[in-house]
Amino acid sequence: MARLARTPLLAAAAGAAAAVLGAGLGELTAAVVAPASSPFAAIGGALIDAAPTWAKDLAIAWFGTADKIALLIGIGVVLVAVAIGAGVLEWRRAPWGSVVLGAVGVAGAVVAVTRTDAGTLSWAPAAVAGVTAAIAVRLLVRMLPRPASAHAESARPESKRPESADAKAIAAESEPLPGASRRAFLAWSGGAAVVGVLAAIGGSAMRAGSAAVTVVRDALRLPAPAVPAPAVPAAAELGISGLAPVITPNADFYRIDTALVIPQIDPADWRLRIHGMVEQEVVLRWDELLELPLVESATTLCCVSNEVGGGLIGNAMWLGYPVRDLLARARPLADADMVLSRSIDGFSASSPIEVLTDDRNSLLAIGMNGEPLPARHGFPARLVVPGLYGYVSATKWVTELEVTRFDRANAYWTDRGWSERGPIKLQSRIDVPRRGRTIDAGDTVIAGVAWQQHTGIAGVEVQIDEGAWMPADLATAISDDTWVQWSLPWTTASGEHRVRCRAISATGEVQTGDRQGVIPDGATGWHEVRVTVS
Ligand SMILES: Nc1nc2c(c(=O)[nH]1)N[C@H]1C(S)=C(S)[C@@H](COP(=O)(O)O)O[C@H]1N2
Ligand SMILES: [Mo]
Repeated sequence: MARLARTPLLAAAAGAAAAVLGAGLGELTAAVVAPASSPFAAIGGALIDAAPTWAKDLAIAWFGTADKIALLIGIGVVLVAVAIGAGVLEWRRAPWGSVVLGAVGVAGAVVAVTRTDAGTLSWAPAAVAGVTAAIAVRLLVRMLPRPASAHAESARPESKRPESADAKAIAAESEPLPGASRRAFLAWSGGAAVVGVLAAIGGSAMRAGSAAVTVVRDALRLPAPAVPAPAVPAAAELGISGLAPVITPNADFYRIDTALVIPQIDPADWRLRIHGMVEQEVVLRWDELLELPLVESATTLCCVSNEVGGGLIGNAMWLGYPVRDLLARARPLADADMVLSRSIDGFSASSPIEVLTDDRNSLLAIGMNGEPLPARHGFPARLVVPGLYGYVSATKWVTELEVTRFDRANAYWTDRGWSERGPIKLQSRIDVPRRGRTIDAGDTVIAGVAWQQHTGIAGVEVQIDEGAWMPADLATAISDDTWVQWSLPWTTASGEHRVRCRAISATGEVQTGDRQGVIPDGATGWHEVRVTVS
């Protein structure tokens, strides 16, 4: 059996080696012509945009914030499988294996040019990958003995009985490659794969080097705020081990977006265009933005995909210019009711214009916790809007504000099954004790966070097992635009316990216990944890 399969196995290896060579040279080309046009990233990006909402939710549920790595690995596995098939096909019916690999390259090139952030050379990396792989598979497979069936088919008329053709093919396939040619074949295939891997490594090194934007960011000094935030009250931080800190460090801040390759924008090239239903179109440049009186303000950002008890939420001190003042320069028309913010990579968010123009701190942010925005959080500029989920407000790498109407334009997620409006829902979470933990009987503490940005939290209640709801101690909130910590001392007896929490808003609303999933406009229900007390 092992002998029998030897030659097709070598053909399969030739296909895989050709694909690795092609993909590697493609990545290298991408690093030179346009980082966002990496064939993998382009195909992955297209899959993300095309995927039905349930698939995206599943990806987030299974892989969390590693969803993008999982997708890239998945694409790699599929491409290698196709390449293996192409190697065997090339061996049996040349040049069809070569044609298949070329076609995969063409498909990748088509996908790359249709991406919203495509440049003029975006087709090149996939084209280089496809052409290289097609030629390589031809040359490598030619070093192998042809299958007998191929000779038989070309030499013999139709009358040839299929059984005996198969028998001949099997005989030829079992014929081992003579030692010298076998060594040559392995050397060339191995060499092709090694060159491919080195090219990919070189490409990613170049990309890191070309991240000159990182250098620019690191050298940047943010201006001092014209309107500094009030000091964070000492009583805002309960300092309980296991409880989310009231200000989330940048390194721990959740990241959610559709960008496979983080956009690299040099602030010198950045522009924000405000247009649409306005009396005066406005274009803002980076140096102009730095000259404006900036406001500092803490706002809690939350993802609509955050499940009850989930971690897709964080609180930061943002520095930026009020969107209200920006829009005032453009003078929106009276019948406009929405601002569609767009990012450089084609994402868009629809925010009600009144939320951007009332007195809340809706910011065009450039600073996060005292630093320029990290690249993954939108460098050089993004929107931060208290009271709306991120998908309808928090556009990162923002380049455009189109003043329009909800009945005229749709945002990225609205076209994919999510609500066009996404006000934050009243929610609370238990951080300690952790779910499923075993804790010692005696004195302990229950603690968590609660939020309803721009409304504020008046109280949190905790229920243990089937007991009465008990008021928790609320920490001092930084503001109504941030979450607030809470805690409750608990003297536990051993056994299994269920702990629940619910928040009460500043307007007296009690958090609903009705369970609703994240689609279409955010989850509801009470967070509960089960703990074992020993
Ligand atoms: N350009 C861009 N901005 C985006 C997104 C995106 O996919 N692309 N996702 C939004 C969503 S759904 C959320 S929840 C927030 C998350 O911001 P963060 O990654 O800084 O936490 O960014 C928003 N801004
Ligand atoms: Mo989100």
